[in-house]
Amino acid sequence: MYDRMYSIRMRAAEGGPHEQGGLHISGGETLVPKVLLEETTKNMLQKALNHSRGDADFIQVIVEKISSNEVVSLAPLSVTTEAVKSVEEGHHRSVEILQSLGVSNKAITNGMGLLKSTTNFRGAVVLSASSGERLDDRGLRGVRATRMGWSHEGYARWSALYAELASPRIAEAIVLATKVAHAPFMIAELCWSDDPEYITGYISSQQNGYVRITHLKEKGDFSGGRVFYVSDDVQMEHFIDFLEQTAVLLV
Ligand code: PML
Repeated sequence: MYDRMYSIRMRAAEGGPHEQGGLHISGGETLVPKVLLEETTKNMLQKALNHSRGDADFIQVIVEKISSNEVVSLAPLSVTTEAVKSVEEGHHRSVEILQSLGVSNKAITNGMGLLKSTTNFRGAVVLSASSGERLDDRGLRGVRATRMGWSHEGYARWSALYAELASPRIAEAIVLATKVAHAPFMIAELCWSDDPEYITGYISSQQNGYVRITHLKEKGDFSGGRVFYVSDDVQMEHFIDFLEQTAVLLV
């Protein structure tokens, strides 16, 4: 049914490529049928060129064909939104949710500390949910979930159900969070955007779904990124291979 799907991924930086010290501006991932390839690639380019983090001078777009029998279908995580009045309240609520998912206080402090102080991560940082130690060796590149997107029908159904949330930013975040939540050894993801104009973040897990928290940083703040909390028995190669290689379509 999903033949001729293509993975499109984009990364953009200012001041040269990321690996030569450029500031990360924007990234994007999607999985589309051939008929939407051109339009979606154009939209991705627009996203890179019109971003509040800066004026990208390095943009890379990679297009890859995926064969239909490699695609895993998943239902999107359920979404809830917790309206909070301040960053303090938002962080307090994040701590409670992460604790309820079994993430240790040390790991919570390390994860939140990382996101508060980081302005230039392209991918996620992988932390042990018990010790809080960083487990990936990817430096500023981090670990990036790739090869994922919405099916046409899946997006139509979801956007009808959550009409008030159906922005490209949230739709993309749901894809990523759903794929990541289904990775082996995964416990919870903590994210807030590095976009200085966007202050809502989320904590996602298979257990609780996608829980949005409306205030996790102040406007104008370039900090943000993603933390993936994993269990102690994690096999990093297996975990990263799922995130980077397994094609996932939300249905
Ligand atoms: C990002 O844009 O970098 C991440 C999106 C975070 C939250 C999206 C939402 O649910 O409002």
